[in-house]
Amino acid sequence: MAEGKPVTIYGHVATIRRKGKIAFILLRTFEGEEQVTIKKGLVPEELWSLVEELGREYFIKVQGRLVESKIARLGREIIPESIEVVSPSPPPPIDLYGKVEAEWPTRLKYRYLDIRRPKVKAIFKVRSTLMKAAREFLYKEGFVELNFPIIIATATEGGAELFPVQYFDRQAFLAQSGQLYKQSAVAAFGKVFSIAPSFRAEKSRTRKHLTEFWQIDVEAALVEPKDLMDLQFRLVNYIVEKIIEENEKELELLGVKLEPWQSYQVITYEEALEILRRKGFNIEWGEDFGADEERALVKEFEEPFFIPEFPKDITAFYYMVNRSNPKMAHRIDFMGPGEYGVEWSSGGLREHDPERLTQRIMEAGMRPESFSWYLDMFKYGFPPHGGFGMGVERLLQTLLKLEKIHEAALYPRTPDILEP
Ligand code: AMO
Repeated sequence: MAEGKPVTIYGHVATIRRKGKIAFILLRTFEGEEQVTIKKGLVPEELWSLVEELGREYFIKVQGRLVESKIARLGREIIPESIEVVSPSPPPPIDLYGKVEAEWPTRLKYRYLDIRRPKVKAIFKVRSTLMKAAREFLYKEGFVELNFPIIIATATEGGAELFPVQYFDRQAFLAQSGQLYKQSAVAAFGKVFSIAPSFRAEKSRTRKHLTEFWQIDVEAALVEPKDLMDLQFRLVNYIVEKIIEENEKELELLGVKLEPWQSYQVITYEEALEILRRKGFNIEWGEDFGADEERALVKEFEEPFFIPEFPKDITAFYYMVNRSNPKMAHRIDFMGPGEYGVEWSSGGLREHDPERLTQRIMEAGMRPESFSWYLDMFKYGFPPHGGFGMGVERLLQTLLKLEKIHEAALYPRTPDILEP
């Protein structure tokens, strides 16, 4: 048996099929799959009897020859010369290769096995490309990557949603975003970003909420709303192009066809209200969109779209109020379109006048003293600036058409899920 390329391959036994004197092992390697074909009589007797002992999820080492095959599904097969059990496995509690997928709670319970499934692996390979592409794009655009604290002293995105942490004899919190810190850094670096986890103690049990998620947090000096919209649109399209380039196999496995978008749309808050009212929602001027409203709205669009201003009272304190229309603030939401669309990011222009900021903090029912360093920094020649925070899992959810955001997190955290 001199034919074929000699190979040594490690992998998990995905499936074993035996047909009389021939056995096929589908081996799941770290990179993909290989078929091992064993013919009784053509391999040493002890190898044939070892095959009888193997079970699913055994981690094995196969040495043999890789030969091309017209009949094998993969177009090639491995004819083994030896097989070694590196690490055995009891029968796995979920069928990783079954035609019918296990229910989500069972998948979650055994998530460490679930993530071995090729379809689940595909999601995270795409996520890996997304992260790499986001970084690559922002570096190319001249942004400096920084890391902001995760243990913080004050709320940035609303007081009720903080996870408290015992910090020696003080109370601290897990960061809801890098908001205050990225703003501080913009005065030094001009263009900054951070990709970091964010924590929200929201009891939201929806298809788009996690209590721990990742944000691509971006901030730049001297930007106009149009710059922020263009930048985000190009960022998303860059990510899409990279995924198409690097994840052809994964997209095929997931049954997803991706294409960069030709353009984006911009609709006013009022136009969004009109669309919703036409669809039967009873929503007043001044209200924010809830999960149902958002879902109905994004379904109306085939291209990503921005809503570039919101009523001041539904924006966080750091958004700049529109000087010529003070009922509105420069909060810019970026919405992913279609059936799997969600809000991808929030951002906008920031208030850098310390007095106006103090006023906004008080209006939000918070104490300016809690923000003293933040308020002080704006006294020292602070450049006008703006930015956005884009949710990694949300973007992935739309791109990969995931029913719920939980599937975009390796180990999702929700009010009900803390383990594994
Ligand atoms: P915001 O709170 O809108 O804004 O968050 C920014 C983006 O993060 C994602 N996101 C979430 N993803 C999953 N689960 C959640 N619970 C969740 N909450 C938010 C969304 C959202 O658009 N500091 C501002 C950003 C800025 O102005 O720069 C902020 O955090 O994709």
